[in-house]
Amino acid sequence: MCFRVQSNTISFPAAKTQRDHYQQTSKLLPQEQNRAMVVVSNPAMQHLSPYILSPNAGLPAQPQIPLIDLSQPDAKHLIVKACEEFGFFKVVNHGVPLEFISHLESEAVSFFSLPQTEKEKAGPAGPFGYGNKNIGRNGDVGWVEYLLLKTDPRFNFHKLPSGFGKNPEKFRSALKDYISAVRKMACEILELIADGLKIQQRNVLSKLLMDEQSDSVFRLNHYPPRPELNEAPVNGGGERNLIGFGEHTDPQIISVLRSNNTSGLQISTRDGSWISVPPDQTSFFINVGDSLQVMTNGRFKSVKHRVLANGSKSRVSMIYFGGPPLSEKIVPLPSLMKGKESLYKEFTWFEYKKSAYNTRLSDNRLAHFQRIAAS
Ligand SMILES: O=C(O)CCC(=O)C(=O)O
Repeated sequence: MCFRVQSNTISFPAAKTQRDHYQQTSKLLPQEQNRAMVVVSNPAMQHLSPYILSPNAGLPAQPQIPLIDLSQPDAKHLIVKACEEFGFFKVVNHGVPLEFISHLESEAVSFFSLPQTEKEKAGPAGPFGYGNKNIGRNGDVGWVEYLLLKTDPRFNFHKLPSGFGKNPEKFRSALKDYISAVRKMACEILELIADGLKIQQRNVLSKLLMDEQSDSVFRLNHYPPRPELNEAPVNGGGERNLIGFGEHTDPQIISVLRSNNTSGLQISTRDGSWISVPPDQTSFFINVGDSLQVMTNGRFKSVKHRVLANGSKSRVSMIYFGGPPLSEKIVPLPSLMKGKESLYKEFTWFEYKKSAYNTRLSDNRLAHFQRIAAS
């Protein structure tokens, strides 16, 4: 199959960082901007909400995605609350330069626009490299093509086709800038989590991502538009919900997801219902991974998520998966235990990863590592 990438216009305002952009576009009063808050995803609309007739009027309200402003003093408590309630939140004022995001997105779009035969020179993904529709090695398929890369620049690109963006050096440098800025932000979030959990050693989690041996990976996904979806009947048309990326939790500690402005991402809430995540190309979305669930002894829950294919627009997403070194023991942090029993058997990241690779996307991978007597 040959996917054609729509030319995405990536235009950000003059703002250099999302922090500037958010402040420029926010309609909140200055005193409101100073409040740290978990708010609905469109804060500027909040004051209008009593006057907007919701299409879901009469139905139970859909939970709103927590929004964390990293520049606010209360962010640590709000992050902990979001990790407990959703395992997921959106971050603004993140400090990642917008040009890093747009450079990498243009490089990704150039790659996915190459002829199929060229892209396949970077595959098959095993697990690293170019993959098309097949996800992992256990039969999962989705309406997606992707590049899975190590975050360590020394290991990347050996398989990438020479035509890669015509200038592989440009792509390499865009990846390096983006990954190092996003890793820094992920570490800042992990340190806020440690603070919010009152753990003395602030870097207890972030040091695992900063470690030279950190087993972190990076993924670029492209979901081509699927026009037939617009034509399928609303009821009885299973095609309308064509899976781009099947439901799963991320096995690592934390994932940082950024996409263009095409919808498709959904998360599962604690009651098992799916909610759509409105896209926002200048913000990041954070997923709690299985390892962080274990390290908090189940206080945080990894978030189940999936992507549905879009009828008319390409979705391009980039995800940094922050993982520990392979030899790291994934166990609850001692300062959170205070005489409590661990809910999980002891395992290393290597053991968990190996076991995860042998499962289907939607399997509950942590089930094998739970203690039977867990309450
Ligand atoms: O593309 C997305 O928005 C999410 C993809 C994802 O969950 C993954 O690559 O693990």
